[in-house]
Amino acid sequence: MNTNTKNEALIISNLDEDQAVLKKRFQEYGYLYFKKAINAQRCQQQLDNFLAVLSPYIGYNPETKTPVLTGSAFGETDAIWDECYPKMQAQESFHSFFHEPEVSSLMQLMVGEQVFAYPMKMARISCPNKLGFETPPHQDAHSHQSGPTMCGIWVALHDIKEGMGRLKMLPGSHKQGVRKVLQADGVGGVQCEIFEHETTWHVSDMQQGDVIIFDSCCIHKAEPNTTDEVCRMSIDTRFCTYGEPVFITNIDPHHGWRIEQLNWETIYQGWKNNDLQYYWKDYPEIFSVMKTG
Ligand SMILES: O=C(O)CCC(=O)C(=O)O
Repeated sequence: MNTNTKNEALIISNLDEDQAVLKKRFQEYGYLYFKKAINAQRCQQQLDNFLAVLSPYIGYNPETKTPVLTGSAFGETDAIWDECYPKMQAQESFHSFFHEPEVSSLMQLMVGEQVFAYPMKMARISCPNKLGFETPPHQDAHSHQSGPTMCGIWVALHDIKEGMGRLKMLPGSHKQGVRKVLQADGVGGVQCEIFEHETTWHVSDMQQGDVIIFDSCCIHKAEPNTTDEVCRMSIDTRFCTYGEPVFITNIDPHHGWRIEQLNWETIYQGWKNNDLQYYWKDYPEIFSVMKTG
């Protein structure tokens, strides 16, 4: 892998741009970046909801308006994560976030009117002092066994500056299909091949409510969190054109495969509404035999 890399700013897209222009940009770079596309108050509400169940491990600094580590650093699969994550996953406000009109209309831009939001919703916490465990470079097409229209949507729950574990994209990397992977530390556990000429990454400081939408083959990774105390928090999921085949693991809760009490029955226990519960049960194309290659 080439270690001689450089960063350029994420290319900013605007919601009032012509859809054909957005699509062309998406085809060229593999992602679209929208500033403040989601209401900041809605993001703050979700952040507050998460923080309520992350105490005493993560608190909030009202001056910097960032989550801060108040206990030991942890990553996905560590004991603190396993204790807190089911409580985060149980929040109705977290799951409904991705079904609200602001998010749905962003998704529709890329896959058309009929959107299917994957049931698996992800929350990310990048703690300081966990160097080497940040999200490695990968393609979601591999981890989600996706079809051609699957895209990712990633939302910043607070302002994320350099050093806090920003998400970075490898522009144009979606054009050569799904790549070979090797085992790696960090979220997802694999990293994909990066070609010698791919040396320029796109990354920017982000504001609360900023969104990146990316092609399932667009390589992305997280920068290390080198701060003393800030925990970077974001949420993401996948979506596709309604009716496209969806691999069966995507209808389970994130980490449900390894945390026993993390299943839909438990998640739904405290919900006020049931319209989003098992909303995929009549989805026509859920497949369970892995594609090879
Ligand atoms: O936020 C992160 O660190 C990982 C996000 C990611 O890989 C994704 O949304 O696919």
